[in-house]
Amino acid sequence: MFNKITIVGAGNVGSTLAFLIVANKLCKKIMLIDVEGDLAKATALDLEDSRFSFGANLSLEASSNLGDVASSDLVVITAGRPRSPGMSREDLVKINSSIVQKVCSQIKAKAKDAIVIVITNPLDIMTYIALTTTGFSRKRVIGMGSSLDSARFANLLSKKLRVAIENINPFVFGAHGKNMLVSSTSTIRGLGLEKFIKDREAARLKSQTIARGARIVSLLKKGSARFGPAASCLEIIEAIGLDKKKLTFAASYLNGEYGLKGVCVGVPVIIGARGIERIIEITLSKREKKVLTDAAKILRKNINSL
Ligand code: 2OP
Repeated sequence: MFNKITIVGAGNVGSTLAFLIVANKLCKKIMLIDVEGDLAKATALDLEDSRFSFGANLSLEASSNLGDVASSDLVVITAGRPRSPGMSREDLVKINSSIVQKVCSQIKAKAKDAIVIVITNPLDIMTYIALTTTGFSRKRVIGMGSSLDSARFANLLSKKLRVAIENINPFVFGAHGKNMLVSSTSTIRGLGLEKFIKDREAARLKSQTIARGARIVSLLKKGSARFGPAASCLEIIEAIGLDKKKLTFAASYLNGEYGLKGVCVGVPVIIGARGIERIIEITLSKREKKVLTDAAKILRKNINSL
């Protein structure tokens, strides 16, 4: 059980995540911070009204002051501009990096033992900014992107194959963007995908997975996905809070794993009470290795341009 979870950014993802945390009673206090103080306040009041139905004895506070991250065990950063139709996640790099930097300076000063989960896009780059700004161990800076991409592939496979969603073991990682790696390691309860689906059809589902976020953005016209991102973040929070040692996917700083260094990108990880407790290296095909290496090159180029 966490004492204090702070969510910075009370927009679509932040408020949906807070609701899930209340429903699952994962902490004693939720602090919602948003530069629009009234938005945070209104959301906190509304969430308080759901406590009775869930029997959730936790408190909710709202603030427009980033300093109120103080003493958090966990800080989730969702603050930043979302994509508009036609925009790539990378188009947000300049504006959102300055926001993430401001938040992380406060975390460094006032919540120095916190675990940080980054949701703000472009996810992999913002995770790198959070890591370098806080100076925290890489275990404690986690980017939520690949768990969502994996969940999206699992959903599409489950629908197409008419197989229970819990039987799908998706392996989707790499960049949270066009250079996503939908790995052939994905299985249906340990059985290879080729037993269930033709290559051509699998390739179609892979492309749909990569385009899923943009498809939602273009249909919404304003804002981006909320339920999928919030649920995938909850999965990570539960793995930390319950020390699950769960194999999932998240952006982590790599220090030689997969032959890459100095970049944050999605990889299979074990998540427990201390955050990213292990990075799992799986064998990649030559083509997959190239996708991951190319993704890292582009990410590094973007980081250097800041
Ligand atoms: C998505 O893929 C918002 O990046 C997020 O929907």
